[in-house]
Amino acid sequence: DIVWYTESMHAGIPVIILDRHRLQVGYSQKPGLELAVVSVPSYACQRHTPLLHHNTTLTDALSILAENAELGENEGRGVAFRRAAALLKSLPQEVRGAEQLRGLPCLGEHSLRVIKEVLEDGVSHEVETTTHSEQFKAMKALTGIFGVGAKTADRWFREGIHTPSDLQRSGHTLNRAQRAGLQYYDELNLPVTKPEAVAIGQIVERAVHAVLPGAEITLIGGFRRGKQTGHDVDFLITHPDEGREEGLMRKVVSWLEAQGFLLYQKTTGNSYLESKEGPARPASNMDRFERYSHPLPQTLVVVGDHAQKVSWVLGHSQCSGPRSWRAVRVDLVVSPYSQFAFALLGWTGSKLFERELRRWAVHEKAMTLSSHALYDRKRVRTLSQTHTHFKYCSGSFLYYQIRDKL
Ligand code: DCT
Ligand code: MG
Repeated sequence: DIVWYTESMHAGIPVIILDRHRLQVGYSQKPGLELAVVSVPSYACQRHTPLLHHNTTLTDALSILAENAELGENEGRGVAFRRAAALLKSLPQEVRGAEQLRGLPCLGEHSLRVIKEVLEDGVSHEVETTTHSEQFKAMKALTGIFGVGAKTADRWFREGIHTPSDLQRSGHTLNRAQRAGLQYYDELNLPVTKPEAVAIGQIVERAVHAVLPGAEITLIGGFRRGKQTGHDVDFLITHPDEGREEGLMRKVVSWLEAQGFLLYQKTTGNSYLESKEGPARPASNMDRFERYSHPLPQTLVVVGDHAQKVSWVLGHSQCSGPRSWRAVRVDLVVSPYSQFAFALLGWTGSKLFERELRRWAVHEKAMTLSSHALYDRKRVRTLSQTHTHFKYCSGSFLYYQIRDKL
């Protein structure tokens, strides 16, 4: 019962098919046959996972359960659902029956049960119960406030606070981030579109070039993966002359602030300068770049005259008329040039892809990958020692070096 797919169905990627006892590569010659057992690698980072895929009903259901687990701070369970969803995204065809999934990795018992239910009944009871649950709805609404995490949201929920309006009425003392989050709640929960991201990129570019000409700005995160919307816009900034990027973030933020762009900004620690010889081995996978996270007001003019855009934004702080801008979350990350390739890889995402890449590096290659460096655990020698060698290489060259190492 092997199915042979046309090469074009997979955008040129051959499908490896488990032919009962052996693996082989196949192309479709008999369209219309049911999906057979397809052998797929078990690490998500080894698979082609397109943004547009064939199993959205199933992945939507699993994503809700993943989100619910994450809101309940059950990370392991969340990852299990995300892995199962990622596996379904990589399949070359719509799944019509659970038997088609036989032998595939990443599908735990719980995920399989949900998938079967959706395939047979059109909906999963657990997913329905979750989406209608007061707790899920409240946790989603409260963590949707910028600056509010699952722990705080849960505490508030237990106090009977279910919505941002409840919170406003409660008289709770909020920190600066939460106050900004509440004030711009609706806008910050409106997906940022690609044209908006491009327009924000132009503002960020002007800010960065005003304080450091020659700096390079790259759109990272979901937009770099081809997504058309996101919950924020992420940028990675570097400069070919290593060291010139030091103190850059403070200057960029001052510039944006002086121009009236910043509604709120938060600095997170910067420790990458701790060693001039290269980054120390990270204690965890958390990265330690300078990172600023803030909602940024953005004009709704998409392209055109920069001066007009700036005056519009500046205008808002001076006049009380209808607004021509909206608040948007923007993450800026600054990296030294020698770490740029690792930062680019680490900040492009998705979160699951990054997790799987790090897991694969550790378990299959005995290496540790972070957004700063790649460490060879077998040879003790670290890639940071080769930084001097790579220092003047271009980012993409370094990236190939990393790929080669993995
Ligand atoms: N990242 C990660 N692990 C995390 C958080 C983030 O590896 N726990 C990386 C991967 C994506 C990148 O940082 C940017 O993060 P987000 O903006 O949260 O993700 P996104 O993919 O850009 O999602 P969205 O499009 O909704 O902004
Ligand atoms: Mg993002």
